[in-house]
Amino acid sequence: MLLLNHALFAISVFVAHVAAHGVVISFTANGKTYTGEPNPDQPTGAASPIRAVANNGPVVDVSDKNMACGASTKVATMDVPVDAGSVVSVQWTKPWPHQWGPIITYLASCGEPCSKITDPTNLTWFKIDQLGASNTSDTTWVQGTLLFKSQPVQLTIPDKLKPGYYMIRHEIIALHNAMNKGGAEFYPQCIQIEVKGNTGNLVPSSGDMVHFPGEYQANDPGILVDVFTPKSNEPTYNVKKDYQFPGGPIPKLNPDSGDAGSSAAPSASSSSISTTSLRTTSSSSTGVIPSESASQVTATSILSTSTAQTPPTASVSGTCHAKRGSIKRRLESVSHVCDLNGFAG
Ligand SMILES: [Cu+2]
Repeated sequence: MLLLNHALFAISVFVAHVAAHGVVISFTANGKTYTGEPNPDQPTGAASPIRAVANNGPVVDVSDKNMACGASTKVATMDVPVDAGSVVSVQWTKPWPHQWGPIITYLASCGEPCSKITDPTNLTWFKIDQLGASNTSDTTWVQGTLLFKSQPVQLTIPDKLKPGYYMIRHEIIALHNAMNKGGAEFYPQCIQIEVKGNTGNLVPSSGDMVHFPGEYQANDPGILVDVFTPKSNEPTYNVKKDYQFPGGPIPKLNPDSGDAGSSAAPSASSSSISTTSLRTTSSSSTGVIPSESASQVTATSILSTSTAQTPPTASVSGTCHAKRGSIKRRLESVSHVCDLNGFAG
């Protein structure tokens, strides 16, 4: 009997791990909650602003077109109203099964209802939010303290943003295997909104716009990273101090200067970009900003053309990392089961 119990436990660990991962199950904005497709295997086709994905697994190749909005993402039918400056919330599968890694959110202007955008890889995005360390400790992640406990992620839509249709690209990166190249798990998912209340004329600079795929590289310091090994002189990995978010800093928005005049804004924003070393824009993403979006942003393209970026070397090596990783993975699988059992009562 004991043996049988062990066998069943082993099977349940396996099943839980396969069934783990997750999707955005609901989105709340302006006091309304919209449901997505909580079970990609059995889509209901219900009206939603949340773009459904084909499965709940991660994207692992940073050059995969699914980096834009998730696995074989489908156009959603609704473009839902959201006030600029308001807090929206995103609920992932309960409980979210992973505990290490950031949660990053971008916006892109669709130029028309986002429900008309069939290929999100053409969109140009700007970052509006990034969450790393939890509020309670510099060594734990929001992903582990909030999502792992079935809580939603709360985000603020930029105050005084220029009105219009925007796609939200909301992304969890799970880093439990990220000590090996290609081990980071990306869970991007997109939500279609119309920013129409409390708006202003703020827009990102063209130099702050990024593409997916394109913006992330497999060896970015926030993607190829061992989050279980402390940096020197620290007892544990310090998320707040040690983690470098991929995709650059959150850019400052500036008044839309239109086509002419108003020279103040662009230079101010360019200085805030060029001084940061976090920016890892690659040659593949420094190319052309589609004219559609270029006309909406404030002049002065300052896309970095630097090709001299040195990839981090030496941060990952050998067997001790792999071993550590597999131990962690096993622990994580077990904790899935504990949690799932807990939720099943
Ligand atoms: Cu997973």
